[in-house]
Amino acid sequence: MNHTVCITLSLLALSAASCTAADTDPVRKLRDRLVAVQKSGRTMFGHHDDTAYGFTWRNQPGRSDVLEVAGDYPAVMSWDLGMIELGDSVNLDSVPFALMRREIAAHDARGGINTISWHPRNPITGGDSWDCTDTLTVRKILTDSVTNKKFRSWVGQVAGFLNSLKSADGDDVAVIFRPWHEMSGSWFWWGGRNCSPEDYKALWNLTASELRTAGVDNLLWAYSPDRVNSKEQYLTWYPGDDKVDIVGTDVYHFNAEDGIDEYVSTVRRSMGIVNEVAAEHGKIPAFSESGLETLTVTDWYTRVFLPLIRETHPVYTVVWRNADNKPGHFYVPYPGHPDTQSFKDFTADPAVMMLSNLKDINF
Ligand code: BMA
Repeated sequence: MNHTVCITLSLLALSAASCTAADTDPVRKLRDRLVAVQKSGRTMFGHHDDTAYGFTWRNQPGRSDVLEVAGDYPAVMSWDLGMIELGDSVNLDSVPFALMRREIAAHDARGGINTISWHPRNPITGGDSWDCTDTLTVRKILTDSVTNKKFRSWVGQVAGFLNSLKSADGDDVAVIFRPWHEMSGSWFWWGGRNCSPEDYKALWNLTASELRTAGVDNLLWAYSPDRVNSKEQYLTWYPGDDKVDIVGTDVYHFNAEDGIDEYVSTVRRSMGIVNEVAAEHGKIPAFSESGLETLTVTDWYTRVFLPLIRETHPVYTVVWRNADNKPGHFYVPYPGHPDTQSFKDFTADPAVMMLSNLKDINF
């Protein structure tokens, strides 16, 4: 073999190797898919706990209110790890972690994308995420050795779950991880008045370093404040470009018809800021949570939500859960609901991507 041929072959081998590495790294692949959707200008639709339960059912693998109404699974499924920190076998909404693990792998295998949030208990009071009676909770996690140890063991439980996400072939399943959300509001012990921005960032960093130490490497990280008024406010708790992949916002519609104007202007403002931050920091923009509980506005999906999605084109959006045991706590019309047509039209709109639309994207 002459020298030139040898060099050419080595270069080919090298580029094949780096190609293979790029193609098989699940996190890189997930990022590439999100960027491809971003380039398309379309928005993936997502639903929390989609296949875990619906308005009238629970524990029927593969079943989905979205599928039954719209004929397709959502492109994105959202899950929550709250209670895993205590070693419980079911989460705060009674979803068995074993089922969650299976459903995440199943959605990944069918080409869907998964995002995971975490509503942990309060490590000081023993209350839930909404227990803000001790406004020094984060401070104590950072400074008190007993609380710090306890908290690190909690993150260890999260790590155990994230490390257990595997495909049928044993490959890592990459997911979006969205911890410490809605910190611009003061309803969680890690948010707003309950925690300084410096302590918030330290909490984020501690979580990231503990997960890394535990070998977790299958995550894209999502930062998602609730509604904000300015870019400065949005970035108040931002842990840094090296710690975040996706920037989002959680904005819900309250107060039925009377709340439409407020919802529309708040989404425009908050998503406008998200899109600006995403462009300036090279991040992926998302509308990380939204919805109208009980769907008290007729045609909400086509009349209110769709125009906002078309205008602000987040890469994905997630509406919250269809609870089977909390009356009126649903965000997607279930089979038999009087307003299913609006949801069907929304999911069929070219701006919106359901699971089967993901094949239109050239990854
Ligand atoms: C909230 C409600 C609660 C639930 C929590 C975590 O918005 O849906 O009922 O426990 O999210 O999913």
